[in-house]
Amino acid sequence: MKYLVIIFCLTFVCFSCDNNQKTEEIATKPNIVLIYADDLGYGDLSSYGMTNVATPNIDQIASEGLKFNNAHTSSATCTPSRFSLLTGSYAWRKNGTGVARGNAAMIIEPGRETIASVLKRAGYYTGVVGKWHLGLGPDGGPDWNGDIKPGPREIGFDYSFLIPATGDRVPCVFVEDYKVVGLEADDPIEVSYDKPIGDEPTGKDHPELLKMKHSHGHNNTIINGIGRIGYMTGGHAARWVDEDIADVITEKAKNFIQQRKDEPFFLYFSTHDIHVPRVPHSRFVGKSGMGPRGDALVQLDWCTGEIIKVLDELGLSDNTLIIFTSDNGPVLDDGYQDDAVTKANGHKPAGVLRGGKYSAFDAGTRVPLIVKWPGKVAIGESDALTSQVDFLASFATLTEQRFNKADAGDSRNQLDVLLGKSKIDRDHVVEKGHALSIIKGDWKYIEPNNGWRYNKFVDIELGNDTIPQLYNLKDDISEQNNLAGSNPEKTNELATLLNEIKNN
Ligand code: NG6
Ligand code: CA
Repeated sequence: MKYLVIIFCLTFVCFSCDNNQKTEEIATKPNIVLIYADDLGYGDLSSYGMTNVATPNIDQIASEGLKFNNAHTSSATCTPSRFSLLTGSYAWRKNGTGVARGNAAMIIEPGRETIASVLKRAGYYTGVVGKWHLGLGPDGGPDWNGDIKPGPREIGFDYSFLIPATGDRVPCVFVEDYKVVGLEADDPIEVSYDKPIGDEPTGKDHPELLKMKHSHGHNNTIINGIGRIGYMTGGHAARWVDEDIADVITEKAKNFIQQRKDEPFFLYFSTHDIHVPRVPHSRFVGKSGMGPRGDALVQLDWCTGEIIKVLDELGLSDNTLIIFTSDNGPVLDDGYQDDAVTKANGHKPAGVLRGGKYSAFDAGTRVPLIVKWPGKVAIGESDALTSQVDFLASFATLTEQRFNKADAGDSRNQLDVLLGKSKIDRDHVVEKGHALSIIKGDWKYIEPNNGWRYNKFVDIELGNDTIPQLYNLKDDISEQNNLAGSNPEKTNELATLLNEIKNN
């Protein structure tokens, strides 16, 4: 009996130790705020060489943190980049991860490992606010008038407030957790991407009703004076006002932080800016001298400043890891006549890089990346080769979690690189425009393919070629000299490595 009592006491003591340790651990876990800008190019921030517009709030993160010069998203468009970011797996491994329609079904399988599920296991409260573009609902798409699931909550997010797809795709409504916000029962939403529905005017038939005209595409249902991709009826009270999107999502993000200030939280704040349609709030209009694209950039900087401010006010800044980056490279005319080209005033949105959004050239996928965590992240710059696909494994390491490697097989722990303790390149990085490419050290190889070389609608070189391409990014960052012919060894080495990764 005596022994039993001792065993009982020891067990109790051990449990308490464990609990105390846990509480302590959780108290020291940093909050993680991931600000994911849309279509923001490598040259679009003043900290990355932009001279026409100042981005002081984003630059402040850079001056108090670490600015990466060789950071990559895994794709040159949105849906696949976001898939890879959240799942730690390259999107091209899975069918159906191209740019999603606004009524696409949920693309990430419920229960799949994501950054959110890892952090939730670590005791974090997890939220996503802003652009989703990863599909919602079961096969066949969501029921906009009922419970919209599966969605973020089925892959580890405790809270979500979403632009379901993009600003230019219907339905133009916000979805909070499982419901369309402000939907009235007697005005149900119907959405189609195949054929016109309802009797609301389209941009194609009624250009006179448009406040922003399309340049290509974007001529279906008109909502708030803007032609969209796709047709929509109903949900009038729920429809967003484009001019207010940044205010609405920033307020939601701030509320999330305020409400969760006493526990570790993860906020994936996915801005609409600076994607089309660029319709910033009137207080930003004309502020950049570059038309709506520049004004949207000023608005993006404001959103970022609001997040920094609320963290400061709540005394959370010292214990918050902020990551600011973009989903893909820049584009000027992406389908609306918004003066992005005529008012560029010599600005090069991709800086010295070749190509742009959609491109296998580096402007498609090399993006700004800034990381700040006072006292923990080094201050300065890093030239280390990094990829967003590694955030999952790095956050898992930070929070001492195991993760499902079968799900997140492409994610590597690069925590020390993100914190600036190491400047060693990732062994290689794979990225996708139309073609797949791989970067290893100074070298980049682009697979041969039959895609368009140039997209005249967006005025972007896509980096496609029927012959292999090899560039030395150290000597030739603008990818001008294809060395595949003169350096067959390197070409073969990278082609073989890429094939291995594909078949892995
Ligand atoms: C394109 C759209 C473009 C943009 C893009 C997705 C047309 C003509 N162009 O198809 O405007 O919406 O898809 O952008 O419709 S992304 O950043 O979400 O990937
Ligand atoms: Ca994008």
